[in-house]
Amino acid sequence: MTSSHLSDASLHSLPERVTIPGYDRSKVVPGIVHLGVGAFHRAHQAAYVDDCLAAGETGWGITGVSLRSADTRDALTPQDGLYTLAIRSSGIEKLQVIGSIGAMLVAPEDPDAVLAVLTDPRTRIVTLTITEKAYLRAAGGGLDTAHPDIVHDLANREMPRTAHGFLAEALARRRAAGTPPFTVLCCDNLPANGATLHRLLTEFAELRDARLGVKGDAGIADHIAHQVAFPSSMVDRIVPATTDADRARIAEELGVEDAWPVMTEPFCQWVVEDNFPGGRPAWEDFGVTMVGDVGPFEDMKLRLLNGSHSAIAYLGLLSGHATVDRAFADPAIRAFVDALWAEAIPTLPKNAGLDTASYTAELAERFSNTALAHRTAQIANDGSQKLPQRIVASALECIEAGAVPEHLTLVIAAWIAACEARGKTLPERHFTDPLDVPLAALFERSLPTEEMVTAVFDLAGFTKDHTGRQTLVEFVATHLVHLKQGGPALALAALGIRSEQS
Ligand code: CS2
Repeated sequence: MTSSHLSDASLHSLPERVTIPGYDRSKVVPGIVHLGVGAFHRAHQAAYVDDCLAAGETGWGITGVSLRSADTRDALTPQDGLYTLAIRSSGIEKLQVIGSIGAMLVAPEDPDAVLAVLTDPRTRIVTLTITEKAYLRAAGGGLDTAHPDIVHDLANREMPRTAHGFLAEALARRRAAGTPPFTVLCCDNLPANGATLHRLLTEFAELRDARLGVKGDAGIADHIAHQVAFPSSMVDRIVPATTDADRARIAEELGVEDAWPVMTEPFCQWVVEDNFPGGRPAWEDFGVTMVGDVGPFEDMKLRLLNGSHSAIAYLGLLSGHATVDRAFADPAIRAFVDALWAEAIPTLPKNAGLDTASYTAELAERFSNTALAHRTAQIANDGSQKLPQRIVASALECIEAGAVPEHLTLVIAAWIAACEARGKTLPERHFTDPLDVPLAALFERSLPTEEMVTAVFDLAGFTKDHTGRQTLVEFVATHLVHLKQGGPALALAALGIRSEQS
């Protein structure tokens, strides 16, 4: 049994094999506000910033903001913001205590405090990992102006709930005070993520200006559209959810409790567009790739890593595999992923210097990491928000190029089948999706398959008016019939992939 918890005071009593922050945390001043302090942020951006602080930078401490739940703040504040990052590969675990997060705030409890740090002139960068669904995109890709939180934030500018509401209000206050804007660095898995957030936030700000009856220079939309930088970035690190067994093992290793250690893999990548008018840490010295255009890297990551992750998640769930490494060790799923990559690779930008062969070889190794136990149900969450950029975009480009997206479309069918299987062959809320309520109502109607798939496409906004849409619907419907009649084995056999049991 351990008697105390991780904190500044207990840092120096940790075993030698645990790396601790090699810098004086009391000298670090906040320079970055991060929205969405989940495990991903703590394994990724916070670890890069920790390296910068260890090398002597002092102006880039992180203030972490949770937009919804108090859980992370409740776990980390008693620990002075410290937590353990457990970097795991088969047989080896490296433990590193990260010290880059100073204060933590919970937006619904104290929106004023969040606006105060966002308007603090020392804050020069705002990073975000709020997940795809928190950008509140409508089915067509624009802002979901009917969303209750957007409606709320337009009516309550000083008490926002959404990232859009906080960013717009803070940028307006900074401008009024003569403080230069911060740079907004989106780190979510969206295509052209900086440009996408820029567009959504400008749309939000236009509605805000209209409500206030201001136009042009007098409004904030113009300022956001022209004066604020939104570099895009590609982030990559696999971060399985922490389990109670992980907590117990880490406490044993540290000799003190850590309420929320974060599990991750050795691989870590961050490619960032170099557009930071207010300054930035010297990230390039710590493994970050600073580029002019992140687009090709983003597309490669979304379509090859995330696309195959979703495939492994839904086919894995339907085949009874609880973790990625187990699903990927299933020869039929492995063969399918190879074929999926072969279909998606020709849709990636040519002449951008992408080495897809080494990239997929490395992915295969990462997916085989048995120490991670990355749950297929975790990746299965929010499919309606993820599949457009992971699968649908490549499938449409495949059709445009005269190719046949027969593997890509199976991922969409497997998503629909896995959603329908909840409460039947899969536990009721094994994973969730923002469209769960309308999807359940649709499944109740027992429509003919093609009609049902069309309705799912409408709900999720998969390709509104693309000429390839009907082709996609037909492929998905055929796969779905196979999945329902004979599970993944039959659907894969129809693609020429034999499963062990078939
Ligand atoms: C995963 C990602 O949960 C998911 O949808 O595909 O979180 C993935 O692990 C990361 O993007 C890896 O960088």
